[in-house]
Amino acid sequence: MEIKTDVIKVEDQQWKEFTLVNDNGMTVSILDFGGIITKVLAPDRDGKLENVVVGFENYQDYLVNPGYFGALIGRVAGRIENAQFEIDGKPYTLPKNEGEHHLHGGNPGFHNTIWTVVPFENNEEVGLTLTLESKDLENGYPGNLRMTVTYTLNNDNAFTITYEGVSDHKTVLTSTNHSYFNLSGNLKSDIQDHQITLDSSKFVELDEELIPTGKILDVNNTVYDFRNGRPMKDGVTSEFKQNLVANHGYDHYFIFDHNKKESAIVCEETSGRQLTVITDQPGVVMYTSNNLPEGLKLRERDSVQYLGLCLETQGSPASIHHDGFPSIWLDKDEKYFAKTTFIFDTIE
Ligand code: FUC
Repeated sequence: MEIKTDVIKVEDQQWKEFTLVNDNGMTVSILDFGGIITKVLAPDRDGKLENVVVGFENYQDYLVNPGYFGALIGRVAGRIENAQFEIDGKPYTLPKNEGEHHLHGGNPGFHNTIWTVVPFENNEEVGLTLTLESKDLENGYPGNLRMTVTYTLNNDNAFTITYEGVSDHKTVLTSTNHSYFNLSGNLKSDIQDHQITLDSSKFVELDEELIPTGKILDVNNTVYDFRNGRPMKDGVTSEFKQNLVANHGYDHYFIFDHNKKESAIVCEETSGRQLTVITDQPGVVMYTSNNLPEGLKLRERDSVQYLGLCLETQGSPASIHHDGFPSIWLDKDEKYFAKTTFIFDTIE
């Protein structure tokens, strides 16, 4: 195992890109800017290493990055309705960066801040520790927050992200990583034929602005029932209102049953690649690139709709305004901890 380091010059900034390499040759490349995962080389059923995430050809495009490719997201991943909340009767107002609402932590957020990165290696894994201090009322969020994110890669082709945070004031926090997976290898095809299994019997209903209505729906008899596996394209062709509000696909929070060890399994038949997700988080936003802008210059090709699958394991921002949703409240001095492992292997 080893860690390689490259210096990347982008306009007046100097970034570092770290590449974690395991004994199988699997690699994960990560920038200190936004903690962005730029490239993941994983083997197909014949052992051929190819890239399985969406990333830009030119690093400078990460400065804008409208789709948040590969980035850490925070303080709150997802949408905060009307960009406001109250703590003990005191109102807090956040920047409105999507209509009337607040999306993915605001700007600058975790996704476009340069993190302090320390590489490490032990007998089991290679990894990076990323830290960031977010000041009280930065983007309107209360509390000085200290965040630590750890990325590790081991020889079982397991890539783990651990998130830790502590704030000196009661606040809201739910971070995630916004990688777009595509197991075909080097973006050969879109993800409509990816077969997805989710350990989830409930999902969160959205309104036309993708804001949770406050209702939790049962997946029974809908194309949201991924318990026994289903191709992503079922959501593209469906006339079900929830798929239509998401622009013909999925952009929904699924609540895990946590009946199984594996919360999500994604398979791509042609390459034989399989991605297994194991997490301690209460749910996942599954976003299928329904609104991915076309024509972005990516490493292997130009972007098209449905090119990547985001599995954003996290709590639900709807918990700020509604009871009964997986909470993102964090008390003063309480330790925030979240862990998600992505395992890359193959099927026959
Ligand atoms: C996901 C979605 C959003 C948005 C963003 C880039 O998290 O929930 O709708 O398009 O990614």
